[in-house]
Amino acid sequence: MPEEKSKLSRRALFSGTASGAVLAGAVLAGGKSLIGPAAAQEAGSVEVKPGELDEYYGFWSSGQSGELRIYGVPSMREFMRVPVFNRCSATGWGCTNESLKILTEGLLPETKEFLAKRGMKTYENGDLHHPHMSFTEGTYDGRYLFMNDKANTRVARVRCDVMKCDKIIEIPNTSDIHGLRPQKWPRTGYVFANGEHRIPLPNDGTILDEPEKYVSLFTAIDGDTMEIAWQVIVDGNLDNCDADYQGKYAFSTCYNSEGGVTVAEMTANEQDWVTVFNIKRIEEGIKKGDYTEHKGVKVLDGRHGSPYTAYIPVSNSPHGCNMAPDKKHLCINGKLSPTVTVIDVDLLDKVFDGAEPRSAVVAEPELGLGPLHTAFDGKGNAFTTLFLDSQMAMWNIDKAIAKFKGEDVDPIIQKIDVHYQPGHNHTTMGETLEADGKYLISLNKFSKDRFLNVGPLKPENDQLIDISTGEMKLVHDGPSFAEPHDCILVRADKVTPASMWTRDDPMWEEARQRAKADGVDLDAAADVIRDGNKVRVYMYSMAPAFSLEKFEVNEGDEVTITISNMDDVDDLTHGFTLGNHGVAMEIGPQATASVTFTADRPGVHWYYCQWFCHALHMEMRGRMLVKPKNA
Ligand code: K7E
Ligand code: CUA
Repeated sequence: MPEEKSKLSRRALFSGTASGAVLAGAVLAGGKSLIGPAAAQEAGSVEVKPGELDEYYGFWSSGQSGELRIYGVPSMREFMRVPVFNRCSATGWGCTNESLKILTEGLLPETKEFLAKRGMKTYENGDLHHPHMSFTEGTYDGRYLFMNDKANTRVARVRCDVMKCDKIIEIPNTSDIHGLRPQKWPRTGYVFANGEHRIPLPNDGTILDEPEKYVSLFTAIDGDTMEIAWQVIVDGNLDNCDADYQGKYAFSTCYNSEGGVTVAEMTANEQDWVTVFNIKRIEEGIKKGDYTEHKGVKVLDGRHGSPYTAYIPVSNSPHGCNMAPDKKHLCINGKLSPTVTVIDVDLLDKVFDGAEPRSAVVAEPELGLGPLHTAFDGKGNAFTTLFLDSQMAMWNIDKAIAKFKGEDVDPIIQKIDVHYQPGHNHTTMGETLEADGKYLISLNKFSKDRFLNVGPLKPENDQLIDISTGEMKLVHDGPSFAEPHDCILVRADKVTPASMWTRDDPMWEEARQRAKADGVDLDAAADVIRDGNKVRVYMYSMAPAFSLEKFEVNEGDEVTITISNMDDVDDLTHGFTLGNHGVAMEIGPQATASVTFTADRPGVHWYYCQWFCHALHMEMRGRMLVKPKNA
């Protein structure tokens, strides 16, 4: 954009008039502007008409809600919620055998034991911060989405063909996975995951007040097998991470170089650092056997002085870690410092050969208070959220570098108010080589007065900003429930989910084996197999009926109900809810789902389809008779 215009808008902003207009102009409902053309021009507007499709998929985290959400951008319509670390009432995630397998098989043995003592099979909460898609050659490939659970130290994978979670693993030896990014080049490859909170290794209860014995671990997971490839012990803790476009380095911010355990201790130093991981050297170290094994994982020592890492000092408590699509510039967001530190990744080879670590820093623009995360338009510009200022700053990377060299230039192009206190931001395709600079999302932690008051707990505010013209125009406010931390915006053609399951999907392999052993054809089942006090009930559903309208079991039987949805009609999902048993599940078209429970309530219990599927949906039901023990 022309320099003059940017100066004008900045001056206008500081005088308060432009921000006022932005506020007034942001009165939108359902993506449709309700304001006059003059104000609309100032604020910008975007409309996706009824029946029109969005240009982008938005994959949203949900923080402490524990699920993944799918949005349309620019309409900001929420399409789907994909349960991952949470328990889902609608789909039966956490209730069905298929989901419980995924939720339990990747847990450590001691976690299973710990949960069993509490009468639990798995954790029922999670804290999902960072969803990222798998890459091939620097751009999204539509295979998988990976995401972290900060609450219970797990990493999950969602299959993009059906948009369901198919793997969850617990990460050993470290605590609270926060930053998560896939390898961008040549492909994913590794999924990098940061252990945030430092703990003793091993964490066996013998150490509390010797924090010098606490460590954080950086974990590389094989994205294809979801097995842990290696871990690296670091100094300090690990916050956010990213990877380069050469396949050579991964990076993490560290906000606690002090190794402290209290706020005062953690913020004592003037500087913390960025930890750079040398992937090739780490792989060679593994080959040479330069590791110790902890809980079956190869763990390298990457603390100061090791060949595997470099520590680049930056201002106290950095947070976001964002690799620019120019393949060259890594942006480290200051949080407590008003700066973003720009590292030229082409200079990192020299750092690993002994050059002074700060020699890789090529810019450090001062942007405002509380820089948390940076996004890119693919045209040389960056957008940084300013948490404390409640603003989005747009700045030019080359100008920031020129200024660092001493030239008298202002890298800041424009600032706009966002509402309020933004955390992550993201641009369309912005973390890939195909960054297209069309839209920017600001995920704001507070909405305050932006929506009708719903009580003390208020929604967050996800704001859409049009950046296609080279300046930022706020175009939509979107309330969201607790609490999107991060999102990615993926061009719609990158993702091609199926409309129907295929009957041989691996998701219900165990049900298939069970049916085979029982001599039952899943596709045409109406069978009750008794095996001691185990009863296996097989049926299929076809609108508007289940193939079994009743079955009988005895009090105390362990009952497994397996249902296949034989409708092959787009969007025709059935459900199975068993009254007064806490049992419900989704059965998608051409899917099989199963659930196991103990029948200890004598009586007639209706089961019904809970997914509205047919004019006779209410009639789609049947009875389970539980015969009392002493009858
Ligand atoms: Cu900044 Cu968990 Cu990505 Cu939240 S983190 S904002
Ligand atoms: Cu089947 Cu409702």
